[in-house]
Amino acid sequence: MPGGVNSPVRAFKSVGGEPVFIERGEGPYIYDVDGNRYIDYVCSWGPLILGHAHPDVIKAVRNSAMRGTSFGAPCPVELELGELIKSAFPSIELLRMVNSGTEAVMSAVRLARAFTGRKLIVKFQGCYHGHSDFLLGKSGSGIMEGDIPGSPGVPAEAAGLTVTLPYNSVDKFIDFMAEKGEDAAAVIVEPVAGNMGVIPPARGFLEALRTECYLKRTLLIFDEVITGFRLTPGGAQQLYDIRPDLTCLGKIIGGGLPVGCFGGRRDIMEMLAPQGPVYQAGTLSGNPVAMSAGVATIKSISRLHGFYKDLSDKTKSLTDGLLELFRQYEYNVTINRAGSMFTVFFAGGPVTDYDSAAVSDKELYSSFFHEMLEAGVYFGPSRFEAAFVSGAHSGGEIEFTVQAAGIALENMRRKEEAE
Ligand code: KE4
Repeated sequence: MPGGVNSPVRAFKSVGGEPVFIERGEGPYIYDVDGNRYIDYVCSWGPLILGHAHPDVIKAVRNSAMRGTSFGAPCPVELELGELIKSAFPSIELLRMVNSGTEAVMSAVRLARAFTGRKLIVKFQGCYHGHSDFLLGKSGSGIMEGDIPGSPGVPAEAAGLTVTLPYNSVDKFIDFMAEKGEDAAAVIVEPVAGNMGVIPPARGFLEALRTECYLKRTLLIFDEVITGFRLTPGGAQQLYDIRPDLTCLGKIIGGGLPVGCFGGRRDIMEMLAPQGPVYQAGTLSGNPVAMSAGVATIKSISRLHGFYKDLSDKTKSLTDGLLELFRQYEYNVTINRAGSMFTVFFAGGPVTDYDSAAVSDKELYSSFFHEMLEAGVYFGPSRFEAAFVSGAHSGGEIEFTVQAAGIALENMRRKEEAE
């Protein structure tokens, strides 16, 4: 496998060292092949909001698999998951299941171009929407880490149909839409960015996107692959009370199995084959085992009274504890948090966009990452990712993590003084 991995960010390229190979997960913990245990704040990059191997999810997966793993035909459980998604996302009138967030975004963009008859797509610097050809420009996640503007292999003709604007710059967005809005098929955004590290929307940013798209008859697509069922059941659109035309989902709705979903306004979605002419398909779309894992995850959350508030409170006590330590050791650190997702930026000032995230110190993040790994705490192996807290993380894990950070910073300081 190129780089020894099936997805670049796992290779530890930006933090150095060899990636740990994980053998199993249980609750808030993962165990590597050498038997080391880590408190996991990657949570498979977001899906495992209940923690690893949650009994309800495992039971649902087992029961579903016993009845066969895939039929290539409609099955009741895909409707059950669809209904749960629709009840959490009132903006979604019709939806289609796919197998990844990339596929959801790629399909939503094709639909938007067909519906509007326009070609241009607007995205924002540092947002990552999967690896389809036209969305890699100035993207977040692994693209930002590699400090590459896009990717070889994407023809200029494809890349040229995407305009990338600064995230959280209302003025630049309004200026662009005034000039070119009528050419834009869609504006796609991570309503709370998670792929340049966590960056919440500036006041008025999402509202400006909604208003300008409405005025120019451009479709507004919320990429809620991370934020859907993460920030609240209804994601960022529920939190900020903004109704997009299309929404992309993934991660949590599959409970750790491969899944994606896109949906939205009926008049747009009805253009999708076989009802309409826009083609989109998938052998394993709506796969019963993945659907069952998603249904079990969402139903399990809904049974936990105060789940999201507890998750947010736990995360806040973690980030407050970390921030206190960074202050004590006089490291210039900003921690951005949205609910149960957060990022530690080794940067002095506020981190509100791509440029202010990009200057966060790579070496310091790498040192902190490895010291924490050594102490049995697994953060994302990149400074441009979100860390996630799950329902399985108890006060004990939070406390252990803060204590481990104290030792980590002590070690970092000692090594700096020795140099
Ligand atoms: P997938 O194709 O990886 O399922 O989803 C793509 C995607 C779309 N939209 C958003 C907002 C996303 O965060 C993602 C994928 N997230 C990355 C982590 N930042 C996945 C991890 C990886 O690439 O290995």
